[in-house]
Amino acid sequence: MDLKKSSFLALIFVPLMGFSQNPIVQTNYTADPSPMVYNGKVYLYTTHDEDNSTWFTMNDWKLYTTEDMVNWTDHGVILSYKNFSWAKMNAWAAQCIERNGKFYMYVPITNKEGQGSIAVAVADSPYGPFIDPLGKPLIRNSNADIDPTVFIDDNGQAYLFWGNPECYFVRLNEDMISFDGEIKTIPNTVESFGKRLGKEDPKRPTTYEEGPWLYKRNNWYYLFFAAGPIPEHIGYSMSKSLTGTWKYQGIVMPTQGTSFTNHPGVIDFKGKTYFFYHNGALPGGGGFTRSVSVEEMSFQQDGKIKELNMTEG
Ligand code: FUB
Repeated sequence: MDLKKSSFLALIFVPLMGFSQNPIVQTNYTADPSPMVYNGKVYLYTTHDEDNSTWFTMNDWKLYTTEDMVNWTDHGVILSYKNFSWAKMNAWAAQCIERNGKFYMYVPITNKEGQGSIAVAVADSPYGPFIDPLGKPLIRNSNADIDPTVFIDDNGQAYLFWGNPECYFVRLNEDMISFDGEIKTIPNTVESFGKRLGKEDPKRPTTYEEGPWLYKRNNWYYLFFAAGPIPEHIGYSMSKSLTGTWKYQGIVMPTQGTSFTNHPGVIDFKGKTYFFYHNGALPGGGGFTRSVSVEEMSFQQDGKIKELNMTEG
């Protein structure tokens, strides 16, 4: 397909519904949406599947912005694994957050020894340039260390959650480039994450798979996550405290489309809540050539979420 031509159309196309055309990005294959609201704008950081990939061939992170959820601007690549001197490959699912005028991008990357790890890069602007302040990973060196999500609570305490096949978390210090105390694990129980259906796997007793995302609304914390068995769906748990106890609530988006992974990103923007995800909806799309899309999310009175389906166009 002529991706360039079709993306040009997407970037100038204003749908009658007053809402983004899905997939949002039609110029590249993008995945693992990580939206950030800052100064009246949505900054959508994504990963980037290389064309014709037959595995997760991902070298850099991209940025798209909008002020109206309709018209998007492509800012291109804003960070690559090559910006980390110790990294070998795998620019996987990331998240950016602002604190005191600085922007912190948490990224999983594989180091030169072939081990997974989580790094942080810092910038003075949401567009970068992002610099590696540590010269080494922030978190461990293990292949379980992927998919970081960061959250600053109302009292200023920041947390990093991440992991596959379990969900780990740690308190970040105010400098956002170091952490405080021990890395903990959310109990991988049916109460926290729901019972996994399908073939039994002692390593994966619950639906939790990867891709956590934190969100707060009406004094409830929400933990969205990519859920198994594969092909993934999106599930969620709720808690009155970020450190738990988390209680599984059900499915946000059932398995759909041609990507065997999915990945949540949720924000409030101009009075609405938006749920970002990925699928294989572009021509040539699939599990390693994915596309970021968005749906409006709504809540019941008790805070539970109305199930969402993928849309196109
Ligand atoms: O994009 C690479 C990996 O696939 C991510 O880290 C997972 O969340 C899944 O989307």
